[in-house]
Amino acid sequence: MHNSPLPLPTHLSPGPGDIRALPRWDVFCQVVDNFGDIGVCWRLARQLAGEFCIHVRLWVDDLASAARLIPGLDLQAAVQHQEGVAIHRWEPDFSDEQAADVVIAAFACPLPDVYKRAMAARNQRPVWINLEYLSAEDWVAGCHGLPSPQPGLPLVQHFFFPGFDAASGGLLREADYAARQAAFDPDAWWQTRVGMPRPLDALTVSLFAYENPGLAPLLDVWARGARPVVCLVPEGRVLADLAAWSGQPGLKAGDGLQRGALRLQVLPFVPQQAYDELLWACDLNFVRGEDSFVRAQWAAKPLVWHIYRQEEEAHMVKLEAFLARQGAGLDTAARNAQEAFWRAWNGSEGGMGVAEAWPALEAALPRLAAHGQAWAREMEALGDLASGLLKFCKLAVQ
Ligand code: TRH
Repeated sequence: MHNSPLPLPTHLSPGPGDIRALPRWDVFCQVVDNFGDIGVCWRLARQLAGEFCIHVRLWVDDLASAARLIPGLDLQAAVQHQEGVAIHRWEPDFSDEQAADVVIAAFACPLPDVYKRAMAARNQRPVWINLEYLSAEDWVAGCHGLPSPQPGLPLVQHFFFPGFDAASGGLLREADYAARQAAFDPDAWWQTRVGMPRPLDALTVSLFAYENPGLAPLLDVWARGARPVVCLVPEGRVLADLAAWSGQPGLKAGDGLQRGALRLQVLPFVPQQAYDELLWACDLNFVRGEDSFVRAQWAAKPLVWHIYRQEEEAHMVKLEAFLARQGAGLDTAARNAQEAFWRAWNGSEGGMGVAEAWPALEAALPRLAAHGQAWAREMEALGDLASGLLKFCKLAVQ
């Protein structure tokens, strides 16, 4: 399979550095927790195979997590093909010695020793990429693309950082994203996915978050508010908080409840492709981690980010870096409103609480919506991460 001739996609130039010189890619994904690791890897692998005709093997050490995002995955299969990607179960006794032309270690996951030896034994050394976490911090620009020679091995690893400016690797975005978004029919979606007409008079919200002490006060504010709020909650970790607040244990997909002006509706966790639709269908999106955070930016709606917690509050630095960067083009009131609410949602000490910060955020939503569109256009103009990665690998091949 790996040696079959590849048709060259028209958007890739032939000649020196031709991507046909790098036809086989391996992506290694270690699932640390939740869905972000596999979410990013699957999205990238799917795009590399679908848009660039690359033979991608995606090595995953936790197929059960992957199965939540990839419909029809067989948990027992050692190898299976989905959307042009060969998904391999990454076992502790890894023994594959067919090192690929490009090797991506997602989020610095350690590669199996036997595989590293196979990489070193190749005449043309593989391009070894460490695909890093997303951050808006300024130091990213100085580290993106840096080589890291590997002690004891004739191999060089390269750091590839996603990011929000031209000095970084950009963000994952599929070539057909705009067309899919334009074809989206929100009325049909609300009817089929939520089982109700699209509520035109209500503020519609999607809620994807970790456990959060700010949730109960926020739900109280929405329930007491003058404006109806319809909040759609995909099944997941936040449901326990929701159950505690509502006094209704065991909430599951399909359940709904009304408290004052607030209607809560629990939705199933959907395959990754379908998650975009939830974001397009709502006025305000609460997202978390990394991949959903990026998708909410492409959806170009106001968003609230529940950042993944790190030791010594390192995540708060990342939160502030993004707020400063993305908020730069906002008027002061909208910017302050966004900052105060995001800090409160992430449990920042010394600031406002979530309930206190909500009215200003609500008032700023129209401005945040317009700004979200401008921000998405700005990010799109940088070029997408997969295309940038291809260019980088063509130059880095030894
Ligand atoms: O799940 P996350 O919190 O993931 C992570 C991990 O914790 C990881 O270790 C950490 O490093 C990282 O965050 C920062 O959030 P994330 O990144 O948004 O991933 C969720 C994925 O789940 C994303 O690809 C979207 C997808 N998804 C669906 O496919 N269907 C759904 O219904 C929903 C709600 C999400």
